[in-house]
Amino acid sequence: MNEYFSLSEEVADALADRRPVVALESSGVVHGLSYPLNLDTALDIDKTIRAGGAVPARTGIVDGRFVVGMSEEQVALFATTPDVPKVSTRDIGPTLAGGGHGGTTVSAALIAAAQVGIDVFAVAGIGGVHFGAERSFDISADLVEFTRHRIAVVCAGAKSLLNPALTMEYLETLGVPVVGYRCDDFPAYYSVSSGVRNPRRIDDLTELVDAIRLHWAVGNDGGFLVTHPIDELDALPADEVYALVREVQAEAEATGVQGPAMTPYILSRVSAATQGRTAAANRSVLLSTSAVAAEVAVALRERS
Ligand code: PSU
Ligand code: MN
Repeated sequence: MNEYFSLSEEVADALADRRPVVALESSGVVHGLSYPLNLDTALDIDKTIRAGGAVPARTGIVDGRFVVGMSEEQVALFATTPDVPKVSTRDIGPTLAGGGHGGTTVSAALIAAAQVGIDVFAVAGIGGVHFGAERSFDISADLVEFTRHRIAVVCAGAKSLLNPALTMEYLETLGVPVVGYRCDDFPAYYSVSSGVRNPRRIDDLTELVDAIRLHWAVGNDGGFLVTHPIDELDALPADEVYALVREVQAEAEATGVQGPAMTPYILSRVSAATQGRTAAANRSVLLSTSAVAAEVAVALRERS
């Protein structure tokens, strides 16, 4: 086990016994929902994963230690400290050396998960190719990280502020499989469909984990994306969300917002503009992706 990671007892025991574990990010706790909904939701995600028979392992940098399996106190600290910085792949070393805190993005969380031997990860929406990327070059490090680790990533597609067609193209270029679990369309986080189709759909859980296992068994080192949409009852219409994202992004560009600040900025503005409807959707999709991730983690252990 890598000495630079500090594992909770629960996660360490589960990994030692080869029981199913689901890794999680923590930048969503800091920059996603507002307090106390962010804390409640994080704790409910953990409950959902446990109820599904797996152990939750939230990752984050706390006082210069890379933690896998954050305690309730640590999650509460992140949920009430909005200036905990967002940490992507490139930020890990400097954040550890500086001794501070860091909320992991998907990219940073995958590194921690891979180093300690976790092979399933849950997140509501991955990072991807931003609208206007042909000018801004803004493509999330999440996508690159998917090529580096044997981790199944369960998500409801890409965040709504991303261009779903370009994100799908980029995933194809990188050789990352995308399979819809019981859904045809690549979801769009708050919305059931992004308007883009998943290249494959699989309805049977055993077949799904076999697809994941076999992708790795033949020598692929990269990740595997499993998509599952938000519950229809909690979803927002995709047209409405995309129109709002266009407006907010234009405003962000005009005021000079760029780089890592873009994702949290757009998500919080969209949330404000929909009077909390996105907050409810966000919570719903966080819980549904966590439930599917637990199922996948359990089935993957049974088959391997
Ligand atoms: N949720 C938020 N804000 C964020 C993120 C999630 O409310 O910043 C993180 C996710 O962890 C995702 C990352 O991995 O944003 C993508 O950011 P970027 O587009 O800068 O790569
Ligand atoms: Mn970016």
